[in-house]
Amino acid sequence: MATVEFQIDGMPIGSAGTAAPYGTNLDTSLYASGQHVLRARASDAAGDVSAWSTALVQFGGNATQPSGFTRNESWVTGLNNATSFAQAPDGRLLVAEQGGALRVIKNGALLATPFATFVVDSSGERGLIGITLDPAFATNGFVYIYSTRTAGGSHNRISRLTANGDVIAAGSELTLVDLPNLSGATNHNGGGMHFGADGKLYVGVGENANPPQAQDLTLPFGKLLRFNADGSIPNDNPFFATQTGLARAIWAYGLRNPFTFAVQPGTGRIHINDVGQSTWEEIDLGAAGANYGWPASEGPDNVGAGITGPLFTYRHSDASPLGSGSGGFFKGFAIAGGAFYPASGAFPAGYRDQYYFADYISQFVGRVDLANGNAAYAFARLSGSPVDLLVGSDGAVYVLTRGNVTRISSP
Ligand SMILES: [Ca+2]
Repeated sequence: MATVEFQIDGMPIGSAGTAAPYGTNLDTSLYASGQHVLRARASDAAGDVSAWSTALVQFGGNATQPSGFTRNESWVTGLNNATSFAQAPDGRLLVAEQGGALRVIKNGALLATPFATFVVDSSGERGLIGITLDPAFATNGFVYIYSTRTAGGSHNRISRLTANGDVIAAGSELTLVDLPNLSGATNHNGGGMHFGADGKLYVGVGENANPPQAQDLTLPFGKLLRFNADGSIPNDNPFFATQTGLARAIWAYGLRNPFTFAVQPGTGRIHINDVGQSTWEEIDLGAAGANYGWPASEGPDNVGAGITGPLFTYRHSDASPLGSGSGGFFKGFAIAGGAFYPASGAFPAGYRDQYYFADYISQFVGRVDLANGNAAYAFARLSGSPVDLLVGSDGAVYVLTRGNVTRISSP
């Protein structure tokens, strides 16, 4: 053996050791508290290189973000039960508040006048709970929202608005899709919305607290739906030929409450965050026609024939022994918010081209290293409860909590 290389979270630690005992030093205070991954590999004089040997570790302390990063939890304050946000190409953020107001953040300031205010049913988890912008927003001004409306019985609606500057063009709301009426259960509404790389509108819909509905291919509940931008249903959807009506919009199923998901710019890769019930939170790799297993399967449990298991999953309780099994040292209760950091951007190498996700209850941001076997690393801790997350056009990560927007930047 001639040298040993060491890594933390996929990045080199110091220079390769060239003499026994091949140790290295690491200042753990430079990293957010929580899980990290150490790797080592050896080379011999002939240049043969071993495979990486990997160890999951947990750093204590109270570092809330990595050294060299700035976490500004009061970047914007004063939001009222925020649920979801989206960024326009000009940098403005549109923020949905559960009670029905759509707010605008412009140049880092929350505008007093809402973009629009809707009369919604905001009981439980209902309300104005989803927003996305048209890929051609800069020219057409189209804004898509997901909200619970009461006419004819409470149900979730996908509608399109047109912007006129910082407010809605009067009278421009156009209903695209009315989902079926909800039961008395006010939870598990979903609400995530994004355009795919294929130009289609993807919408996450929860199972309305009725788990068997997630497997029922005649119903849109517990699904990821796929629409044309005008709300019509593409005829290349996986169940278009075998279903009728709204069920033709089903793109993937077996989901419990996918209230956030993300589309990777360029590739169109989709990660679906599905909130678990008793044991696991999960990130699923989107695929047309896939069944993610709920309710028979949660996280890595009971992934039987025909079920697509999660890409990454973490527990609601400490593993025994601590750090063992799927998820390692990660622990949380409601995955909430995900975004792909692009391969280029303001973040340093080792923090790019990864998938960032947050947990509403445990108030952390983690990242999944797509190039290193989907290993997961702690990134930040928050004092608010995250509901959504995006990578801004300035290369910062923005985390929406119920009342604030936290900006995490480098430096
Ligand atoms: Ca699952």
